[in-house]
Amino acid sequence: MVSLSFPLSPPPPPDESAWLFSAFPFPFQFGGIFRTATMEIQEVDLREMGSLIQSRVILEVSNQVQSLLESVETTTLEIAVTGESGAGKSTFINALLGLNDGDPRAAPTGVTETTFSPMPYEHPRLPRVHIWDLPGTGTPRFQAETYLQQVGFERYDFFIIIASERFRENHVKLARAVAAMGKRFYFVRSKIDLDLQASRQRRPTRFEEVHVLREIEADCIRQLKKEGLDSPKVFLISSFELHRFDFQCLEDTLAEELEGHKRHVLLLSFPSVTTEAVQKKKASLRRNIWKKALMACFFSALPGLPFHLNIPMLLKTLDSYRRSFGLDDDSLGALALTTSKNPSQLKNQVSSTLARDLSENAVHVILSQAATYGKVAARLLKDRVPFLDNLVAGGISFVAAYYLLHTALDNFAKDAERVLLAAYDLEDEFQKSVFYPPEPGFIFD
Ligand SMILES: Nc1nc2c(ncn2[C@@H]2O[C@H](COP(=O)(O)OP(=O)(O)OP(=O)(O)O)[C@@H](O)[C@H]2O)c(=O)[nH]1
Ligand SMILES: [Mg+2]
Repeated sequence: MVSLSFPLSPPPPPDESAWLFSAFPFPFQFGGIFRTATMEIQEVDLREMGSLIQSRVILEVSNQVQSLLESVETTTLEIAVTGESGAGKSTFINALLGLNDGDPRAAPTGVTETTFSPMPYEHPRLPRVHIWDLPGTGTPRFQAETYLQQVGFERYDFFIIIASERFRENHVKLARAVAAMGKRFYFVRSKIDLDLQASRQRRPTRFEEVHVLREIEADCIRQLKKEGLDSPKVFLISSFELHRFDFQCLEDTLAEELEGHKRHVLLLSFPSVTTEAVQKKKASLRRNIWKKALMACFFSALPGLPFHLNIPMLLKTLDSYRRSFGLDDDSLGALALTTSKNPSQLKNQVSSTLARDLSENAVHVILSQAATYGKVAARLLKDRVPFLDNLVAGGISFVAAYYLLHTALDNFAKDAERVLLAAYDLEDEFQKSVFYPPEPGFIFD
């Protein structure tokens, strides 16, 4: 890692303009937090850039970086959600998409059967991600192979099979047929909040949540084994409380079992309901920062154009980061509705400048700060990425853009964690999860 560290100056005077453009070294104020003026370009980024850029002409490199970015942006993810009627498929889909029932983009839910043919629901931010609501599997004459042909099994990346009570023969038949067709399946036991509520009512004095959860899981596994599955894994979920139980574990498992670009898209598309998910999303977005920063330079460094960064492109990237972390007004509003919070209460948790006011002006302020010491970083950078030697001004722009995106991502992630804590009242208890494997011998009441 190339790291340029500058000494910290004393805290700035109250008037920002008095220090903001002062000579280096200076402290940065970004998102209301003073940071050391440290520029870090990660070793992994330098290696990737170096190998791509060595001795290529600018347009060739720019095309290649562009196509690397596009290959992420054009990656599709098709998720099938299936199970018996009323199991909670549509509710789960809406929770995954961060949509409330009243939203016209949401899947209809209710106590009467509502899903009769495969229905794709487009992700509100990622048009190439669809979650498919499949018809129920509950009829006695259910034929798994015919069903899979009817719902067009080839198009899906994986299947989520949901049950709200017992797993039955049909679920297992379906899982087997899915596997035989070369696809993965995951069992989700839904409506866990209802089970806990019922158990608490039955045994108010002896109720212990973790034991009840273990027993539900053990019971599901028993049922699946009885139907002949070897080592089934079941994720316990409440669509009304995704931040609890096994949702994070489900996301981790899905991500682990998907290949590169699809993994990235899955991490971006799932709602970040735990701090762990926020960090994973950040890490996934971070991997493309150098490409985005270079593209912003290339556009401005093309012949005939002055050397300056492509601000609209940077704004677009920042906006996509902000939305990815659910910090835009729409996402905060939807989360407030789901968690019965006042939208302003959640909005108040967002403190970084760019998340609150994503304007060209705010971007320029941060770029000017970075450009002041960008000269030093650019000199270091060109040893490793010689191409930037021909483009000193571009090199400085690159460092500035890299710094901007990097710092914004960090601050957006911190904002997202604060929003989470406030939305789910997680100060005391954070992410309760089921212990696995279950302890034998406990009687679920
Ligand atoms: N408490 C609770 N209720 C849920 C949960 N998931 C779904 N429900 C309720 O269960 C009922 C059925 O949910 P749906 O999502 O419509 O079920 P579905 O599987 O899509 O049903 P069909 O479309 O008919 O096949 C609705 O009243 C939901 O509100 C959950 O996690 N917790
Ligand atoms: Mg439905």
